[in-house]
Amino acid sequence: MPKTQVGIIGAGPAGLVLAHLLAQQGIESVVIEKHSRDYIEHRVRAGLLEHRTVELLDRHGLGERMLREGAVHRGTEFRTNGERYRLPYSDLYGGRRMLVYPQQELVADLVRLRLDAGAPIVFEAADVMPLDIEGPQPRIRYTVDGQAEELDCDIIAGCDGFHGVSRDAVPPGALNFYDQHLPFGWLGILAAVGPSTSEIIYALHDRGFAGHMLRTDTVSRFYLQCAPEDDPNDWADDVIWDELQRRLATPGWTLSEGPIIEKTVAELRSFVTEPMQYGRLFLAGDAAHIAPPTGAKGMNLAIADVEVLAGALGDWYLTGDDVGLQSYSDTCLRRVWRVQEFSTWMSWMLHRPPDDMPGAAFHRKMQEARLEYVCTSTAAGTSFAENYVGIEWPAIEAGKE
Ligand code: RFL
Repeated sequence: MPKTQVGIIGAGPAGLVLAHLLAQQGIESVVIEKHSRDYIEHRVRAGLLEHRTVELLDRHGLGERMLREGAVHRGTEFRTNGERYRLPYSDLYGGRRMLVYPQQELVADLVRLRLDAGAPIVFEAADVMPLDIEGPQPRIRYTVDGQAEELDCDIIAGCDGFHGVSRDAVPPGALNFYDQHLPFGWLGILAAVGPSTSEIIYALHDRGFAGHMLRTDTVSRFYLQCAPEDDPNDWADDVIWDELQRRLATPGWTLSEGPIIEKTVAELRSFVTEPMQYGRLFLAGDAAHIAPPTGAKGMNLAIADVEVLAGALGDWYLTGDDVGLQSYSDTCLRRVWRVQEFSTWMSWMLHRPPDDMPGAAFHRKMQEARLEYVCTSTAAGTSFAENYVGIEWPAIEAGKE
């Protein structure tokens, strides 16, 4: 039976970055992905990379195109009912910047670098299943081209996203799940039009949240608060542009419109698995947790998890020390819960509560006060900046506080 050291399920940012970080320590892995290479290289999702994510990718030689083509961001704009305020997060948090670089481009870079190095990725694997995760010799079973395969591993990394199979391979009752649904949805729009702004805009409006995110010179991302159960097809293109024009409006600024090429509805949801490990199975990224997209944290958190896991596996393979593996979950969960708190807080600051929510009118006044505080107080702005840009806690993450 074929054998590897670490079997990685899923070729998203978590699985691919893990594979590279392991290879650089001389640790072998096989990445097993359900979809085709073409599919994962064109799946549009995240786009905002934290300072520490950019540094990590660069430090490991994975960010050459990202640094060349990504756009550096140093501030963001809040709007509320026509007024605008720029929050200079870079100035407030030691010069750290963010980078806009589409997730699918990063995935394409990571795939190319791995295949160029002659390392394996199995695409279009069906019926993937982690087995024997409690014992010392776990296996991954899968089917490719109708042929059943099994891969023996020392360790399995479940990096297969929120809807993957790894989390469900753990016996019932062994993991705790924390789940929260916010009463808002996001209508996500991809439009074939250049951006009307040089920095991301978050707008709190009486009609609900609107966001203008950036992707490339010719494609822009917009979000509109909607009901979580809305069908994107019920939103006509002219209604979408009308809502964006109203919610983002501010004197002296115009929003350019263009053909809408994608419409999706996402719920604003938090989900955390504790612990993120069971036996020889380690969960990372969306397989272990998701956060409301407001803080743009998911991809960054996925990469932060595998940085911890790769370090722990390095110690284990090179010196036999399993302290890092034992504490993998606790180490990651500190950042995960910080991100959950920030993303939930930011979501409640920027989305209009449903009219039938008890205390909705009071809550609206509170969120205006909260936004004004963030925009006008250096202390509040700095707290926002360190969470948004990605809090750096070297001592805590090394377990040395
Ligand atoms: P992924 O990217 O979901 O990758 C998992 C991979 O596993 C594969 N897979 C399987 N493979 C084998 N067998 C199976 N049974 C499998 N089941 C699934 C999948 O095909 C896939 O290739 O998880 P990962 O690596 O943990 O990365 C997480 C990020 O993708 C996610 O958190 C972000 O996209 C979230 N997110 C954002 N994060 C940010 O950091 N910044 C942002 O600006 C941002 N914007 C967003 C977002 C997510 C969004 N949606 C659609 C969920 C905007 C949106 C709209």
